[in-house]
Amino acid sequence: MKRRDFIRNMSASAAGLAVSSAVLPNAKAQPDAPNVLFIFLEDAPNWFGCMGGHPDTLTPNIDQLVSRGTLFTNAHCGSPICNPSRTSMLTGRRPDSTGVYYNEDDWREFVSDDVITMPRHFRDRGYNLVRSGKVFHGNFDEREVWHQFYDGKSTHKLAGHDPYNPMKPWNGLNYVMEGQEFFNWGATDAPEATMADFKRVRFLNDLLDNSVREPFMMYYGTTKSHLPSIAPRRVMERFNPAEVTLPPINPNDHDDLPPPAFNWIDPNNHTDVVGAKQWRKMIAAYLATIYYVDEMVGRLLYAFDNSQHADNTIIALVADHGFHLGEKMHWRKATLWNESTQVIMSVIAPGVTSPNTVCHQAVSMLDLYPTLSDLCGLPMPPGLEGQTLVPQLINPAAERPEPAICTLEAGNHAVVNEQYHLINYSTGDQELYDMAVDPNQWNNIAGDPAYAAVIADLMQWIPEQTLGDATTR
Ligand SMILES: [Ca+2]
Ligand SMILES: [Ca+2]
Repeated sequence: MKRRDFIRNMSASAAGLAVSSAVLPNAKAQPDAPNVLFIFLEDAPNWFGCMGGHPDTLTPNIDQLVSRGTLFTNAHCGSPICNPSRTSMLTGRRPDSTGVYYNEDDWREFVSDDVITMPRHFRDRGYNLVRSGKVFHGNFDEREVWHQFYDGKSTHKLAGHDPYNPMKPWNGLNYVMEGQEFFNWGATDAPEATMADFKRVRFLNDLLDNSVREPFMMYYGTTKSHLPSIAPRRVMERFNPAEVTLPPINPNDHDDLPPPAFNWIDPNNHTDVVGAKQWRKMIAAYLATIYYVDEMVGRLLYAFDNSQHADNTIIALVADHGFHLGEKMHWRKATLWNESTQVIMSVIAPGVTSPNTVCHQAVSMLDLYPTLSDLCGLPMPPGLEGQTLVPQLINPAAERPEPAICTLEAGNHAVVNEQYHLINYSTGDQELYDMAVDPNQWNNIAGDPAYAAVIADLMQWIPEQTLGDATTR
């Protein structure tokens, strides 16, 4: 059986057939099992050419990659914060099931022993697990699951280029806010070989060039476009602050927000950035770091396309959450608005997906675990709260019945379907946006009786069980 046919046959399970569970843990993988290349972007707004998210963005490599298969234009993270988002995707469970809501929560102490992560699930079925860069958050790596791993830390600080030095902010702000040393941007002249993403890709390319054992599940976890927004000078100079497009804002936008929405808005950041005439510089710097990530993905794809694995490897690309750069007068993440919840997400599966396919339905990052298991013919572990997207990969119009759910701390959820974006806070306060006419989410229509049925429909999906108390830590 050809590998492409194998993948196609495996995908039949998602079309309604039962999934085999006959494979025992630690069994050898099927000899023709497809590989998985997982590109995991860090802190990325939807500023990709394929997403139409910013008019000045330059992402030719990611656009080309996405064009090989299916792009999900309405995908959302499980939580708009690094650790809870990564934990939810990697365990296949929502934050209200893991109890992991914060970056300092060690998921290994929160979830029960019967929770099998996606990497472990693939390893237990004979896959060769490789990571380069960040998959789990911080120090909470499942270290024993990797056959090979490489952290690929940045060493440009050692070369005298320290963007973290609070005494000398690169961005020209006359101070750095306490605890916000990351909130910085500028060009670096450090050798590129000292930069984390360059090193991480080099590690993977060496493996691809030298017969990495198949089947593999290989992760490239980027460090950019996370703050600080530094990029090589040649990259930064491609984006002229004087010419970049600023995101649209509405000065009265906050007037219709319920009180809990303000729990997550830093009132100083937007005022400070704009007041210091840094907004354009920051937009340019962020576009530059996205472009730099795109270059690194291009380097990885060049090695991949010239390897022996190109025809039997499934590629998944996703960001861990979105990012605000002034939209809604907010900076960074940790809101339930679209800038924080929406992520680029794409799956390319030889024999299953078709080039240039776009799916507009609301889907979740939690769907990747069951989707990749399905595509690779693995049994579906119990307890996964996402859904396989193989039906949508075959036919992008196939209905995904549930909306996407994103959770920010205990009891606060966004529930998103094809048209509407509902935010329901633990206090019972709500926001509702009609994305068809209000993509900037300026007009909160939750109080309009005309939308009571829309809200009631979305409220059915609010998780009943919420671990943890509904207070801010
Ligand atoms: Ca992140
Ligand atoms: Ca508003």
